[in-house]
Amino acid sequence: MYEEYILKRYPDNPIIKPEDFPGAEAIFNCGQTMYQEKTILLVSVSHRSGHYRGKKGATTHVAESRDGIHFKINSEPFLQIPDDEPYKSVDFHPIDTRITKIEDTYYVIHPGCGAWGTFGILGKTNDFKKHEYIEIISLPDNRVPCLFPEKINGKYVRVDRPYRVVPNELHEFGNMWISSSPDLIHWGCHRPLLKPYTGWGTTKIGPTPPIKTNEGWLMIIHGVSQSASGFRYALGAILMDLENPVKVIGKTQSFILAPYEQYELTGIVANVVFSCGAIPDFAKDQIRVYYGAADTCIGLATGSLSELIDACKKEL
Ligand code: BMA
Repeated sequence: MYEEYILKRYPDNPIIKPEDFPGAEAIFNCGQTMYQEKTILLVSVSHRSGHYRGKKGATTHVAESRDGIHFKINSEPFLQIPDDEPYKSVDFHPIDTRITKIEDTYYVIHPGCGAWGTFGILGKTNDFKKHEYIEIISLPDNRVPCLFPEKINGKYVRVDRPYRVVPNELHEFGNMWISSSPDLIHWGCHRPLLKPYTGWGTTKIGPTPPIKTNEGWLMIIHGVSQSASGFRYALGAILMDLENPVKVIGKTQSFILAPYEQYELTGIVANVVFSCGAIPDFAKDQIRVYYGAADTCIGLATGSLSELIDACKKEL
């Protein structure tokens, strides 16, 4: 059945496994980008001991590769949690990193969590060695805003998935919104973008950093549906108007990847394929998606960019 998916799995998946990092129980849901012709993943590692060199909880590490398949993971955590305000008062949850390159700077957003709720924290790097925190940029519960890679009509733009913990007949559970900012810190002009619209994402849908194409802004999304076995996470894609991205001009009705292989069906959280982004290669007409499988390991799936855009436009 999976031959029909737009994204095809790399045959030797998973490409990064817990065994690749001493002491890890899981390596998953990575931010992804290109830097100096290398593929960079920001991998989230959760440790068997529950801590890593004195750091509690998960740590985030730079993994780099020349061929996009074999990665070297830096054992030094990339995100160093600052000891001053406003960060001192909140708990960190450095997983699910979303990376957006704007001019020469790579912006990294990840969630904070804990008693104060779950919210987005913005930071930046120019070299994937030094990272600097900038500001908390969303209220709870809104964990990982995704930035567009350039200003649109003079403003920075982002997509959010604010989260309603208790849905009812009047309020959906997980819709996406869009907003703009003059400086990446102060955000406003919030507008609704898209509600859950299809069977594989009836419960909630969530964004990744949009990719500019000639046909519109392409965004890989995740969709969550529920069954007697709990949540199931699949991937789809939408297309937004280049000038006015609040206008959704296409979306895949079908998922483009869903849990099917054993490493996606079983693991720390069963039935999950989850992505924090995608890497386009326009010359090769290819999109690469590094995705977390069952919150345990990382798989790679690739597909044709033009086929994906077409599927959005034709609502396949
Ligand atoms: C989401 C994120 C993902 C994870 C998924 C399933 O809320 O936290 O990192 O893959 O849940 O656990």
